[in-house]
Amino acid sequence: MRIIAHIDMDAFFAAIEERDNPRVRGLPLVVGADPKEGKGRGVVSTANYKARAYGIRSALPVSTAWRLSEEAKQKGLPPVVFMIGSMRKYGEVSRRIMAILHAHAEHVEEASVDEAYIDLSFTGSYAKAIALCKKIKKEIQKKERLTASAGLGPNKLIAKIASDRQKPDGLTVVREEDAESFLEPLSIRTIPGVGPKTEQKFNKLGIHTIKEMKRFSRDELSELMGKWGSALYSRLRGKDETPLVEEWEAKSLGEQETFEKDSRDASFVFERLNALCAKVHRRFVKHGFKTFRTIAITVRFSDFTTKSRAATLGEPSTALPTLQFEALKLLMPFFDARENPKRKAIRLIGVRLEKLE
Ligand code: TTP
Ligand code: MG
Repeated sequence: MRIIAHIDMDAFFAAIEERDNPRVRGLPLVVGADPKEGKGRGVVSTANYKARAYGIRSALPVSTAWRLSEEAKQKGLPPVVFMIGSMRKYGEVSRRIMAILHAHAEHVEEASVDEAYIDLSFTGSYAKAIALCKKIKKEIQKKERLTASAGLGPNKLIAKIASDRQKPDGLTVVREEDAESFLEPLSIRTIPGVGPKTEQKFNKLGIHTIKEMKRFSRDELSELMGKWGSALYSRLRGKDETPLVEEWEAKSLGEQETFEKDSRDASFVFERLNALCAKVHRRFVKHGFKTFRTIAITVRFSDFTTKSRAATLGEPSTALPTLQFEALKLLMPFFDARENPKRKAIRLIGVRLEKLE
């Protein structure tokens, strides 16, 4: 029997800020772009539930959020506290929560910064899966002082929709035999993949709920929706076979470059090496890694023989100049007898960072 859990943190960024800033606890709170007294041009990342009561939502222009806050103030309600937030902090909290999940199950799909699917089939029964879910929620609460909502079901589709039914701090269980009746009264928008355009299109045909959408045959849906129509037909009936997508975090990052022409020109190759280092370093930063410790280079000669050399630093480093310097030290011997006695021309070089944190 397949049992999938979907865990989604409640008002994630806002909950972290409430936790860390006692002064704003209990007040309506928005994390997002600077509102600049209503002139801000960015959007809301998230709002806590108090701010949602004012009609504020993720992706709303922050200027609109500001206006809604002003309107609330006029009515004597507390104004919204706006915070810019720190993606770095949220990323760290996310990683710690994911680590909790991984400690309880072998198969976990980290679906976004604050949500994951967990394959709980190994527990063998809904009773045991429910108990484990409760344990995981408690552990998140204890270790991070944050609440999560969970959904349990026979597949990812049902688990995901279920986790959203009783927010915050909810646990919603939908067994396979109940999946269809669970879905029927819900809006068609609840089905992941049904966006505002599809919703409008069907609303115009008088279709609002999943039950109503089930009137269409598989062929009719395919005609209306193209390729996705057939999958949609199954989903409306609570069927979804998609597997968890478990991506192991990259433990190394690398880039390589094949030259237009094989080269013995040291200054040209060194210049390309510097550029490759910069490229790898950009990805290193973008992926949110903090430090690297091992630098490896690869050299392929014109005859396709390939050599790799690596250096491990005494201390983890973050700096591009360190990377460039170490990579250069590794590459230099390929321009003399030490690594290249026959003076072969170089066809390709690569740079790789390992021991990433
Ligand atoms: P969500 O899980 O969609 O929202 P949430 O956790 O804030 O609230 P809920 O209780 O309804 O789950 O998104 C997780 C985080 O991702 C959210 O806290 C902020 C960020 N986010 C954005 O930055 N922009 C967006 O448009 C959305 C939807 C989320
Ligand atoms: Mg969430």
